[in-house]
Amino acid sequence: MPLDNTETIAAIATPPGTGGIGIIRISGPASIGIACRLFHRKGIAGPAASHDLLSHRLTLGHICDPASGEILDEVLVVAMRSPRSFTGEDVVEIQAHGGPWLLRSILALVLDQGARLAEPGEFTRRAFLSGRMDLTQAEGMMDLIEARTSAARKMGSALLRGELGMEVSRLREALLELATRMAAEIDFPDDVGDLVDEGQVLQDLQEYYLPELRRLIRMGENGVRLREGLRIVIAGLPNAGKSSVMNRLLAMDRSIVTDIPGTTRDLVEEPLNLAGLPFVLTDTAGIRDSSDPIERMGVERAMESIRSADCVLLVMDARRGADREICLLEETIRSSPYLLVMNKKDLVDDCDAIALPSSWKPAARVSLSARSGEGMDALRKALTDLAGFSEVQHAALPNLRHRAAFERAAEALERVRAGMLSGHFWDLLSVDLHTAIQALGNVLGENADPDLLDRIFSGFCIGK
Ligand SMILES: Nc1nc2c(ncn2[C@@H]2O[C@H](COP(=O)(O)OP(=O)(O)OP(=O)(O)O)[C@@H](O)[C@H]2O)c(=O)[nH]1
Ligand SMILES: [Mg+2]
Repeated sequence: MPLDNTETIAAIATPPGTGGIGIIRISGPASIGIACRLFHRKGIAGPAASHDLLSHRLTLGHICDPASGEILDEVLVVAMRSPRSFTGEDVVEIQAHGGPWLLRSILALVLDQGARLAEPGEFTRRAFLSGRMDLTQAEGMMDLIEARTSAARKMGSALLRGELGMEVSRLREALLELATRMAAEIDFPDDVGDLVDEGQVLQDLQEYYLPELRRLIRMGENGVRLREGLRIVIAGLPNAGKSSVMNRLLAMDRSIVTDIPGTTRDLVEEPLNLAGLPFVLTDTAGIRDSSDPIERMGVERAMESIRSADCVLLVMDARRGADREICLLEETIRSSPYLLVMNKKDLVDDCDAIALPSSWKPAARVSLSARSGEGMDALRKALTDLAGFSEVQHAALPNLRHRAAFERAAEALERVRAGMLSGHFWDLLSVDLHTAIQALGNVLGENADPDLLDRIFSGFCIGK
């Protein structure tokens, strides 16, 4: 992607298809000139002049093809002059009627006048490069646009407001300041006296920097789950009612239910939004030895997906209690966190009283009837409790990229700490200190190489 910011770029900023209005966005030094050549103010003959487009004011008029004089549409035009715009450059937005052909025709005129079609995410990339936002904010904007649950939306919005960026900046500034003092002590050991109080530095590392980085890494784990959804795999013996539980949770008839054991073969996957939190549910084949090759493949897939689950819902038929088969199955899944669902509560007298082996350690036990729906609320609550998102719902959670950088920073600071304890010299330690500083800078996008920016911004839509 060219980095030459003197080019003026343009794109349709509203989604494809027909809508009430559609917006064409232009950014770059030529944007106001281009708009003026195409725009005639209402009731005034001829193209508008630059001073007709007051910054941050809407102006009513028409878009005219300068070659033929044809009027394409009645529009509102707004100019946002540099630096008070999204990209920091001169920006013009043309609000036209939302027909796809119409918008494409206007865009074609804009391109004829010398703008280039914007690449995906290029407006945001320019906003980042002009210092309007750090990289975490740009990523937050993407999260916000793509959010499918309220928790993901809140997280994106917190990132976009710069909450994570500010935290990282503070940490980085403090480390930079320490590095500066270290450097002075290395270069002018006699002149500056004792600039670095080693005891204090060690204490700060142990009580502030390292715990803070570890907290960010932990938050990053939640961030990944919140972006992708917690993977819940529904497993059990044939006919336990797994597919019935799945359908109840989804409130739709997603998975086939019959009274024939071995009904479900393939993995049946579906996203679920519970109390604003994202989950991905997978229904699986009932686990048993089978001579049917198709069912055997289903069981293999079930076992694989159990291994990759964040949490297993172990569904059992309450009438069978903890019999031999279910005990064997429990043993194979117990290394994953699991919730125990005692299903078919309607068919037994006291479901909660059914004894379970003491070696079973489910995160929670819920009795319910997938047939009547009784007890489903308790299951929903157990799932949201398990997700453990509640306390971090509003925070600007780090993503995978941030988390990897925090890990690099923590490892480097850990080396500084170990080095200090074994009495290394400052000049050795300062290399690691700089590694940590650099890793934090990477989170914010400092000195980001174009490949990284390509990777991040190419995920955006055109016009953003
Ligand atoms: N009475 C009663 N029947 C239930 C309940 N849940 C499921 N069933 C019945 O149990 C049978 C099996 O249900 P499914 O949901 O297909 O069970 P499954 O675990 O998905 O079975 P497989 O896919 O074959 O492994 C069906 O006839 C359901 O109607 C329940 O809570 N109470
Ligand atoms: Mg099933």
